[in-house]
Amino acid sequence: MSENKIIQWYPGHMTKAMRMMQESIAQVNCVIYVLDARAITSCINPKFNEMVGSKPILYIINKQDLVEKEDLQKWQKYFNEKGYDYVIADSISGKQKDIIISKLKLLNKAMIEKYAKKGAIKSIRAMVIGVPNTGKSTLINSLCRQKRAITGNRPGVTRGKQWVSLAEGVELLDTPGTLPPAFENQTIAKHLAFIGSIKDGVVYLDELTIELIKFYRENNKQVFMDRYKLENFSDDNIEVIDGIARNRGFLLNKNNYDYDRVYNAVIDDFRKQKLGKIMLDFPKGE
Ligand SMILES: Nc1nc2c(ncn2[C@@H]2O[C@H](COP(=O)(O)OP(=O)(O)OP(=O)(O)O)[C@@H](O)[C@H]2O)c(=O)[nH]1
Ligand SMILES: [Mg+2]
Repeated sequence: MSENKIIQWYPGHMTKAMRMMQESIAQVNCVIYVLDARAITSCINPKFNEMVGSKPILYIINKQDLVEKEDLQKWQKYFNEKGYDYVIADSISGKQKDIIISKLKLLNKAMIEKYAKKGAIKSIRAMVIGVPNTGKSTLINSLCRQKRAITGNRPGVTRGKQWVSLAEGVELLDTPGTLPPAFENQTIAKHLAFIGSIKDGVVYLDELTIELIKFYRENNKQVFMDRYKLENFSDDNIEVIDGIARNRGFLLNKNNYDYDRVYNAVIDDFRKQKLGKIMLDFPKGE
C-alpha cells in the first residue's frame, strides 16, 4: 500500500444496502451500531450518522476478546465523556445479552411508557448497522440464542435485510456491512483491511503483509519475532519475509521461497490473534 496507491472499495451491493437502510430507518426506534474494538475510529462510517438522524444509538464495542483491557479503558473513558450509550461485548459468547436488552429498553423508555399508558405493549425495533465483518449477524444470533443470521469471517456475508424477533419484545433488523464511498484517509483503509472489512484482493496480500510488518516493527517487535522465530527485526521488509519463509520452510523449490504462504500466514495469524491482542485505533490524544 504505497502512498500513491489508494485503497477504495465501494461495490454496488453497498449502494443498494445504504438505500435499503435509508428506506427502513423510519420503521425503527433505534440503532445498534456495531464496532470492532480493534479499530473503532476506522469503523465509523459518516454516512451512517447522516442516515440515523436523531434516532438513539446503542454502540456495541464488539470483539473485546481481541484487545487488551487497558487499551479498551481509553475508549470507555472517551465514550463516557461523550455521553454515548454503549456495551462492550464479545458476541460469540453471548454473555452480554441481558445488559444489551436492558440498555435498549432504557433507550426507548419514553416510547414504551407512552404505549403502556394506553394499555399497549410495543416492541422495540432496532436496526443493526456497522462496516463489514464487525459481528452484526453474530450479535443478532447471540441475542436470539439461535443461528438465524448467516455469519462468516469475510466482508459482505449479509446481503439482504432480515428481521429477527426476540422473546423479550425486541425486533432486530440485520443489514449488510457498508463502508463510506470514500475513505477519509488511507490509515483508515489500511486498518479496515487488517480486520477483514475490506475484501482481500482489493488490497493485495503482499502489500497488506508489508503494512503489518511495518506496524509490528513500530509497535510490537517481540511478539512478531517470537511467532516467526526471527533473531532480529530487519529494517528491510523483504528480509523479514525471507526470514519467515526460511523458518517456516515455505519453499517453492530448493532455491525459491513461497511468498504467498508467508502472506497468508501473517494475515491469518493477525486475524486469528496469534500475533497478540492489538488495538489499531486510539481515541484522539491518547
Ligand atoms: N473474536 C471474535 N470474533 C467475533 C466476534 N463477533 C463476531 N466475530 C467473528 O467475526 C466474523 C464476522 O462476523 P459476522 O457476524 O458475519 O459479521 P457481520 O458484521 O455480520 O459481517 P457482514 O455481514 O459481512 O457485514 C465471524 O468470523 C465471527 O465469528 C467477537 O466478539 N469476537
Ligand atoms: Mg452479517
